[in-house]
Amino acid sequence: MLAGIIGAPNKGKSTLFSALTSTDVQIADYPFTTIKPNVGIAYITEKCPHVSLGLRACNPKNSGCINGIRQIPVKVIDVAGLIEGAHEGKGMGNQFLNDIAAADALIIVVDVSGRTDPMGNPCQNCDPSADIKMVLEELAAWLSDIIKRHIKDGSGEGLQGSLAKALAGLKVSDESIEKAVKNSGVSAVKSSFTDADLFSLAKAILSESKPFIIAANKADIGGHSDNLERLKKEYGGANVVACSAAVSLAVNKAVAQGIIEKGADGKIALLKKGIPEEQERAVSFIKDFIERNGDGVQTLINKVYLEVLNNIVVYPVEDEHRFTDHFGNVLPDAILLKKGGTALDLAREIHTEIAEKMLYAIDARTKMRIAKDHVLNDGDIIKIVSAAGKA
Ligand SMILES: Nc1nc2c(ncn2[C@@H]2O[C@H](COP(=O)(O)OP(=O)(O)OP(=O)(O)O)[C@@H](O)[C@H]2O)c(=O)[nH]1
Ligand SMILES: [Mg+2]
Repeated sequence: MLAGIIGAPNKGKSTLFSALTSTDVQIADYPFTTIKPNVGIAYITEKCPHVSLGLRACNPKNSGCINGIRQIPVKVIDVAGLIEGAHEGKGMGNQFLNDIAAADALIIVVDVSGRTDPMGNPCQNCDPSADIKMVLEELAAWLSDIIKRHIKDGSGEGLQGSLAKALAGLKVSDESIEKAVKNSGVSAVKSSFTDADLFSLAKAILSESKPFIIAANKADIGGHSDNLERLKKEYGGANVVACSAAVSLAVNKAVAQGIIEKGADGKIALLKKGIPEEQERAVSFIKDFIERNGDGVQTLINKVYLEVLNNIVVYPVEDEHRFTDHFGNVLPDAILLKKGGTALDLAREIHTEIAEKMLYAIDARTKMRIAKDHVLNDGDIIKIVSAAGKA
C-alpha cells in the first residue's frame, strides 16, 4: 500500500514527507521545489499489546516499539506541486500525476493559514478549499484523458473491459470500476462517449479508488480558524486534520539532537538545560503547539492507513502462552490487514503454504480456538495452526 502526498505548490508537502519519514528532502519557500518524487517509509502508531499484557518489553522485528507505542512501517510518496492545467503539462506537467498513479490513498495538503494561493505564491487571505477543488479537477481531467486515449468506440469489450485496460497500473480494482460506472450515471452500453461522460466517469473512478484526507497544514500560523471550520464543514470534520509539518519536523530534529524528549503520552519535555535563549523560545513554541493541538502529522498518517484504507493491525505469534515467535521474540511482527480480514487472511500474509494447510487459529489473549473464517479485530494476537512443514 502507498499513500500519496499531493497538493498545490508551496503548501508543505515535502516538509510533511520529511516529518513523516525522518529523511532530508528539499524544502523551500517557493513553488516547484520538488521535481522528482520522494518515496519513503513513515510509521503508523498504536499502543503495543505488550503493555496491556503486562509484559516488560517486546522484541519487534518488522516494526518498532518506542515507550510502549508500536511503530508500523508504511509507504508514502511526495510529488511535485500541482497547478491548474497540470494535466495539459502546465507547471511540472503530468509526470507527477503518473507518479501518484500507484497510490492507494491521497493526503491533500493545503495551507490553512491562507498565506499561499493555488499557484503557491504569497497571498493574504486565500481560501484553501479552492486548492482542493483544483486538485480534484486536475486529477479527474488527467484520468479522463487516460480513459479517452484507451476507449475505442465499438471495440466490443464493453465499457467495463475498456476501462479495466485503460486503468491497468492505476490501482483501480474491477469492483471499483463497476461501482464507478454505476455511480457516474453513464450508460455502459453506449458505443461512444462525450467529454462530459468521460469526466463523470473519471470523477466516479477517483472517488472509488483514490480516497483522500485533507492535511490543513501551517496551522502554527495563527488566524486560520475560519478556514479550518470551512474545510471541516465542506469535507467532514473527520476528513480534515489540522497540522503543522514544520513543527513536527522541528520536534523530530530536537529529539534527534537530545534537546527534547517525547513521552508515551506525546507530551514534550525539555532535556537539555542551558540551551541558547532563541532555541529555548523555539522549544517552548513547539511544546505549546503540540500540547494544544496534538501531533496532527501522526494523526494524519494513522487515519490514512487505518481509517481511509480500512486496515487493522494484528500480531501473529507461534507460542500463544509466551506471545513469541519460533526464536522467543515477543510480539515480533505487526501486520496490516484489511478490516473484515479473517484468520485465514492473516495466514496468507505470513506464508502461502501455511495458509493452504491451515487447520485453525488460536486467539492468544483468550487461548480459545478460532475458525479460519473468524474475522479479526485490531490488536488481536493470533497463532495460526497449520499442517505446513509437517510430514
Ligand atoms: N509555518 C509553517 N511553514 C511551513 C509548514 N510546512 C511547510 N512550511 C514552509 O512552507 C514552504 C514550502 O514547504 P515545502 O515543504 O517545500 O512545500 P511543497 O508543498 O513541498 O512545495 P513544492 O515542492 O514546491 O510543491 C517552506 O518554506 C516550509 O518551511 C508549516 O507547517 N508551518
Ligand atoms: Mg515539495
